[in-house]
Amino acid sequence: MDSEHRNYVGGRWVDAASGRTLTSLNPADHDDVLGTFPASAADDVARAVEAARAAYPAWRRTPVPKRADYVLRVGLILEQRKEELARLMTREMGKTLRETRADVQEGIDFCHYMAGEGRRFFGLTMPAELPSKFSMTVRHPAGVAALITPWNFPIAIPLWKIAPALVCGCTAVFKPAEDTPLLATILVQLFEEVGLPPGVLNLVHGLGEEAGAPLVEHPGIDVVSFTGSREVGTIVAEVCARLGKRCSLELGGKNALIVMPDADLDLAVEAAAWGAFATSGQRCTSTSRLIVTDEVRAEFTRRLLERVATMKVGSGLEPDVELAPLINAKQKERVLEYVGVGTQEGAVVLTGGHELTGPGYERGNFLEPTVFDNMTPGMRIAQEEIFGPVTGIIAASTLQEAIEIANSTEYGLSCAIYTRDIGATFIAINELEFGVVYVNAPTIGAEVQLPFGGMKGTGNGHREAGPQALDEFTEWKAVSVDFSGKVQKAQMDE
Ligand code: UN1
Repeated sequence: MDSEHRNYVGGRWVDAASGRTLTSLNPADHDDVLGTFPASAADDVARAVEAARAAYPAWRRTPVPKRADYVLRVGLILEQRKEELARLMTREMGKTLRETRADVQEGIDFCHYMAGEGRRFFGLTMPAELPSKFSMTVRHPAGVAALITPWNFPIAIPLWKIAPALVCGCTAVFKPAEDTPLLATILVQLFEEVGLPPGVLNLVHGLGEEAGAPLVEHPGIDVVSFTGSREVGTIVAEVCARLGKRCSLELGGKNALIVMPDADLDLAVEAAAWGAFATSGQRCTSTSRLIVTDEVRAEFTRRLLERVATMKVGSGLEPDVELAPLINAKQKERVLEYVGVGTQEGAVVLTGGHELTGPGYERGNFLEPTVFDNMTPGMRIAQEEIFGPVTGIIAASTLQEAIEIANSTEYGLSCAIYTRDIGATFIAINELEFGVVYVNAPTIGAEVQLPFGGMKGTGNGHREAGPQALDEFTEWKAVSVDFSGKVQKAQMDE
C-alpha cells in the first residue's frame, strides 16, 4: 500500500496546501511506520467544507433508502475485509486483535442497522384539533456536519457518526484523530468504492488545533459531532454556542462497577478485570472505579489480584496478550502521572503502577495493569478520567452508599452492578445517573441498537447509535395540511 496518504475533498485525493505531513506509528513498535498524512490547516478545511456544501442540495434530495444503500454496501465490504482491517488496526492503534475484530464488527453491525433506518426513518402522525386538517412530523437533514473522532475505536466510532449523518441527508467533513489516520483513510476509500457522490463525505487529516478548530469554526458547518476529551469538548461547545451551531458531545466517563454482598464474585471479578483492562483502559466506558461492599471486599480484592497477575502485556498481535500498548508516549506519561497523584492522595497500589521497558517492550508504550486500594470518592484518581490501565477499589457499606459514590463524579457514562437481588437491581436502575447501565455485565461492550451516551459532564444530552442516532443529524419539522377551504384559527374556532 502507498504509504503517502491524502485528504479526500470533493471526490479527489489531495495533499494539504502547505505540503506538511504527520506520521502514523505503531504503538507497539515505534520503528513500524504506517504512513504519512496531510497536516491540514484552515485552507484545507475550507475546501472540504465548500465541497460538502456543494454536494448538500442534491444529497438532501436523494431518497433516504438510496442514501442508506451506500452505508449497507460499505458494511458488506467491511465484512469481507474484516480480518485485514483488524490486523492493520492493531498495528495502528495497538489494541488486541480480538478487540480490533470487534471494532470492525461494531462498524459492520451499525452499517446494517442504519441501512435499515433508510427504510424506516419514521415520523409521527397525530390528530389535529381542527376539522379537515392533517398533522404529521418529518425529519429534515441538519445540514453540513463536522465529524470529529477519537483514536480508540478507529472504525466503529467514525461509523457511529458517518452512517447516520449520510442516511439523514447531511453531507460531512470527517476529521479523524491524528493517531489513527490510516484506518480513517481506508474507511473513506470504502465509501468511494461504493460510488458515494463526490463531496458527500470529505476527509481532512490533521491536529485538533490546526484542522479540528477551523472546522468547528467554519460558517459552512451546521452541526458538529465530537467524541473526545472533556477539555476539548468544552471548547467545542463554547464555540458552537457562540456561533449558534448544533453540537453533540461524547466526552468520556468515570465508570463504576458496584459489587454487592450477594454478587457472583467470580463473575464480578472477571467483569472488573475485563472492564478495567480491555483496550488497556482506553475506552470511554472503561471501569475505573470498583465500588465494593464491605462483606466481600477482602475476597473480591484477593480474587481480582489473582486474575490480574495472569494478564499478559504485549503486542496486540500476540494471541495470549490481554493488555496491548497505550496509544502514544504522551498518554503513557499521563497515566504514570496519575499513578503518582493517586499515591500522593493516599491510595495504595496493590499491583502494577510501572512502565514496562524490558525485552520486547523497548519500542512501545507498555504499562502494567494497575489496581489501587483505599481509593476514596473525592480523590482526583476517583474523579478524573485517566484513560489507561488503572482502576481502584472504593469501599461502601450499603447499596445506597454505593450508588451515591457511583453518582459522585461529573461524568455519567457507564455503570454496572453485580447482584442477584431483584430489589437492589431496580433501585440501582432508578437511582444511577448514567446513560448506560448494566446489571451483571461489565461497563464496556455496548451494542449498536441501543442509544449510547452519558448524563452530566459526559455529554450534552445527545445519544449516538440506536434509533436516537437520527436525532443528532436531523431537525423535526411539524407539518399541518389544512384542506377545509377556510382559514381556521387554532385555539379560537369553536
Ligand atoms: C468509547 O470508548 O468511546 O461500549 C466507545 C463499549 C464499546 C464502545 C466504547 N462498544 O465499550
